[in-house]
Amino acid sequence: MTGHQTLTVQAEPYPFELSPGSCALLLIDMQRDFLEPGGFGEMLGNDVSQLRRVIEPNRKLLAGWRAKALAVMHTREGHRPDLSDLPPAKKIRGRGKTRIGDPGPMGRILVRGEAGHDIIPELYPIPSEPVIDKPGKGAFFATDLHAILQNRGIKQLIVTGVTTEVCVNTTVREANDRGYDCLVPEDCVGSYFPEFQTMGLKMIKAQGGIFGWVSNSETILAAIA
Ligand code: C5J
Repeated sequence: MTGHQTLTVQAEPYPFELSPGSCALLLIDMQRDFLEPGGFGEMLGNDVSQLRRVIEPNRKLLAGWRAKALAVMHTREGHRPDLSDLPPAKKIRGRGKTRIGDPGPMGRILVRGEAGHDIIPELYPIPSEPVIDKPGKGAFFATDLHAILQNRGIKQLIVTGVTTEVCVNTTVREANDRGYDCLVPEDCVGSYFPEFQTMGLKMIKAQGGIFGWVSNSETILAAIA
């Protein structure tokens, strides 16, 4: 495989024409507080096993992508320690007792630099992989992701991570509006809620791929092998 080849990846609603040299693997919010037992996600009553099942497929896809020296980027949802980039509406949403910035099981919740905010060790970025710190759900809002992608000539994204219906869906929609083609491997995205997993993927591929394509990691790995 060379960087200039176009490879056909079986996907829904129809095959995805993958150009590996201009495609980045974008891992969304694979953070300890969302995925690890004892983290903030579990503290809220969520079943983290629903998210942890995506770690191994992501690990394999990341290894395959890195082995071909293709572009990889990671995101983390979180805020400045002084919370100056936290909209008051986001802080009070949910009326929960524990809020963003409060002490949590792995440091201050969703605050940059805290242990729970960091990426899980299984998928830890290597120095050549940009990490995008985002204050919102979408990876393009208030970040330099679009500039980094443009500077690297990226036109397609393989979007993985958590959660399917929130940060993955929002990012795919934002990317689609900016002209990127997005492919989502269904085994590499996860939701705490099985019904949202199903519908989150359906929303992407419905109406002729209104926001993008859906495939799986084995099919993508076979295509780039
Ligand atoms: C993400 C969230 N990463 N569910 N955040 O989806 O609040």
